[in-house]
Amino acid sequence: MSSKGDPPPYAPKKFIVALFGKRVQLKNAIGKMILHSDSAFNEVSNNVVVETNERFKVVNTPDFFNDDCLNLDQIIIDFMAHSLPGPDLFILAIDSENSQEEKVKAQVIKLQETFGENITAHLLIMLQDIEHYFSLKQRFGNRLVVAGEYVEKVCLNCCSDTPSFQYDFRNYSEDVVMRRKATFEKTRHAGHSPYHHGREGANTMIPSTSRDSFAAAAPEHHFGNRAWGASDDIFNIVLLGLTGTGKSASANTILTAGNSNSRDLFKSEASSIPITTQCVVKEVEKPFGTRVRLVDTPDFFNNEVKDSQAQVDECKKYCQPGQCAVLLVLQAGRFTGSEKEIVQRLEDKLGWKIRDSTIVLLTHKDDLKESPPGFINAHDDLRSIVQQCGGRYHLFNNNSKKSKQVLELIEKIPHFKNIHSMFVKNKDAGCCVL
Ligand SMILES: Nc1nc2c(ncn2[C@@H]2O[C@H](COP(=O)(O)OP(=O)(O)OP(=O)(O)O)[C@@H](O)[C@H]2O)c(=O)[nH]1
Ligand SMILES: [Mg+2]
Repeated sequence: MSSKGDPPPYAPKKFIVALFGKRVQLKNAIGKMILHSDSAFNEVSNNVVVETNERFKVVNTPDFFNDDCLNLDQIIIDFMAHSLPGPDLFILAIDSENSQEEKVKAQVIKLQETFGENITAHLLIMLQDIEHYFSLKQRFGNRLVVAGEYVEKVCLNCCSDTPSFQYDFRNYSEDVVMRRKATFEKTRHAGHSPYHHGREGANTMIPSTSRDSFAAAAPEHHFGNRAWGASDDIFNIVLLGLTGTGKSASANTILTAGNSNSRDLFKSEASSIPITTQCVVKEVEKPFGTRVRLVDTPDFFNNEVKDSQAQVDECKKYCQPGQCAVLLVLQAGRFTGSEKEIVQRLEDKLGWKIRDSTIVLLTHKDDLKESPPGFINAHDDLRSIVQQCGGRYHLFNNNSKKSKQVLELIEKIPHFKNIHSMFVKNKDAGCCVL
């Protein structure tokens, strides 16, 4: 028998996502992203808050990891009542101040103790930023993701991949939880909710730029490093290198491959001073068969680039592990040795091992007298850079209009073949690999 508030019988299953964590602003921001709604989760509440859209019901909890939490049992019972028969996904939101391994572990254990160990198969640990990602990755493997605009997609994949978690009522009586559920239903149908400030049943699906919902919920700019990476099927290709090596010209070669009419090009000129002084992003689809962002950058090590740290920060938004390919641009005929430590220096700036996602792109192929392997082998420093990047290199003649050189480059891009399966379902873990 269906009551007034139930969805119609043909409606697809609404996935239940539970949000835990210490910092309410972070949980609210993640909730907004999942629901794709700037108007959801705008309050700082000490109670369980529920908001929904057509796809998800998000049950947001106050911090119950805190030993001072007075009404812990009531919060847990309310949470269970709102998420019966059990959430499809538990997200543990980890803010920057609580991202030490021991602290994360303690929170996971508390969740396991409260709801049972089976929770692990339904758990995603979502970091506010990338800073502790690699140290925690070893411990938590593919349970670990960094919050970003792709959160909704990740949730969808995780939820559809695994059967819902079911409460075993080991610690809390099923009877009590069911009675609480009945109370919520009564008050909801009566048009008010005494205990939670959410708008269960309201359709909060509004078109919005959900990127901004992070910023809106975090005026302290805690999300400066958030990834603008693989949203749906957008992949980032980031061009890095020293001044005048041909970064912008190479970006134009990619941009115009298969689209020779493109007039909106990156600025590229012969010059002894930097031409590109800020990160510039353009979207392209044609040669890739999927949407790709090309990110042209200035030379981070050139003193004439003003406030290069701000440009590094901007670049980091697009340059995140697993969500981008890096083209390290070097001018083939002008390898001076100042590039010698470039891979390590860029990694120091960007904060992760870009070498695993990097192809060395040698420009000025038209000037080369020798064959490429011979040329690379003849230059120890260059050979070393190529080796650091897993032996991946490619040559461009940016004066050539032939798109073949671009198609051959695409073939070499690490992860590129996986772009469409960026959020691959990991059958063993029953969750997502990012
Ligand atoms: N002949 C030849 N010229 C090239 C090639 N690639 C780039 N150039 C030229 O090299 C000059 C510098 O290229 P840019 O793409 O502006 O270099 P950049 O790395 O973006 O430089 P900044 O923006 O200053 O950091 C331009 O005059 C390009 O036309 C190439 O493959 N062959
Ligand atoms: Mg440039």
